[in-house]
Amino acid sequence: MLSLMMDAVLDALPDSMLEELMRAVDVLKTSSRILAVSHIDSDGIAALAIIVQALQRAGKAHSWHNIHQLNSETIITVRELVREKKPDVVVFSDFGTGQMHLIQQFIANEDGVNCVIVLDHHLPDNGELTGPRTKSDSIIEINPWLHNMSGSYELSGAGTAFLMAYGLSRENLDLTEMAIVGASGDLQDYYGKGFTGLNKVIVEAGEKGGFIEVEKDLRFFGINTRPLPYLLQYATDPYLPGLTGNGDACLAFFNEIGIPLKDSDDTWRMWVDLTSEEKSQVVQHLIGIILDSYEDSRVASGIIGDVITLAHRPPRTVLRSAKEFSTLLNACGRNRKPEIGVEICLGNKVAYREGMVLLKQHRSNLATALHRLETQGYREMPGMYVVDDPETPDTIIGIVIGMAQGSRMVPIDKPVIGIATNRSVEGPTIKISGRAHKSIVDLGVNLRDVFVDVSDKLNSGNSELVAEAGGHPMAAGAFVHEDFLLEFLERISERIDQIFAYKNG
Ligand SMILES: [Mn+2]
Repeated sequence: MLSLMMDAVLDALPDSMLEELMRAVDVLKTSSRILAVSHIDSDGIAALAIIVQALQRAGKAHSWHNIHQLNSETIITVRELVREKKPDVVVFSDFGTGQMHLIQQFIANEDGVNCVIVLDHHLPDNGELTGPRTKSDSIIEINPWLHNMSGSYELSGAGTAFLMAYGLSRENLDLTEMAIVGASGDLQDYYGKGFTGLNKVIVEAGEKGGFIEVEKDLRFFGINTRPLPYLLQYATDPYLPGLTGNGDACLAFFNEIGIPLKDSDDTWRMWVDLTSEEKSQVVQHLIGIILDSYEDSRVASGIIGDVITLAHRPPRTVLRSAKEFSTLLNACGRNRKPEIGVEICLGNKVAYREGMVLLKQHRSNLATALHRLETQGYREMPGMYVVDDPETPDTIIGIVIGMAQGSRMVPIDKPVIGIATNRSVEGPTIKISGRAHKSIVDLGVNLRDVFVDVSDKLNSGNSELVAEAGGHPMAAGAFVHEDFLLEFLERISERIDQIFAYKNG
């Protein structure tokens, strides 16, 4: 304990947090069978991989499982797993804080379960979380918010899991890689301005151990892996007007500047192969293009920032970059194959190949959906813009309209609503996604409330459930029965228009 405390990572923790962490570590050390349950996004996948690897190294019997969301239905699934696997310790990662009552009710009291460890970085839905919370002795909760730290920027779910792994053994220093992959996936680096708080402590520990390198560079996806024209053709963050989705224009772009696309041995050059002079030439031109179409100059300056390389990973693969690695994990989760993502983190080569197929599909879906939107446009209803593209899969409609708004391809003075009739699951429901710029939310348009109220009205007017909604003021979603789609749209349009009329009148 004393030697552990003289350590750059653990030393950075507030005493209150270190105390909880060491309690969790002690529980794991004396446990004989562990069940680990985690979220399906890249942070949740990375967190789970960290826990599984730490348990493997500690020689602990364990099993693991990803779930989409922890709620009153899925907690029953977890309870079934507990009854089947008979763990004495259950670990939840990247969720649990907002579901503490369910964990208390359905898991902590199960026969044979001595302790539940929750490693989370989210605030509960009601946002109320102040100071360490009193719970039963059989639940240990580790969450940066409980110790006056931001779970949005200072520590992710994977970071929280890393702290526990590192507390178990300092041999787990290499898992800084996965901690930062998770934090990147959760966009905790604040749009390339770099990591802060405990994330920064973890990055520095990884750098010291030789696992992580940080450099100022182009923050695009694919700097290690994409031939130059494809780097721009598939760029979606930000969307590059005239280039994204347009292969010929991207070739012409490099030809005009005079950057050779291939090496002397006729192999495609990647971004990392360019000289620093070539890089700055390209960056200047890109900034020009972005400034022409974005009103916010931060979009242009944001293309350069801290880029994190995982130095022990194979060059020219997505595993080499924290950002690309996290996108790969996200692609697995979005395609309902989070376990492939965990296997990739654990070094499974077959899983890696399978994940790469999912990733390529995901990237090209995004770029082509944005290109369709740029060429075909959107329509308007009172109070809102509507993107209605029968080809865009419902798994990415939210990202597509978010990017469309971010790039101002769709104006930001009203919310944008995306309708995805291209369903990933058979059935009569259609996914609706909404995005509202912060300035609109400040005016009083809370998309979540609008979606939820309209769904409630539709449901109470019918004897069956026809719409289910949730989300945040800026980003909300709903699943609506296809027979009620038009009515749902008309009602949200009417509601938003009323709010605008009220504010302007
Ligand atoms: Mn997370």
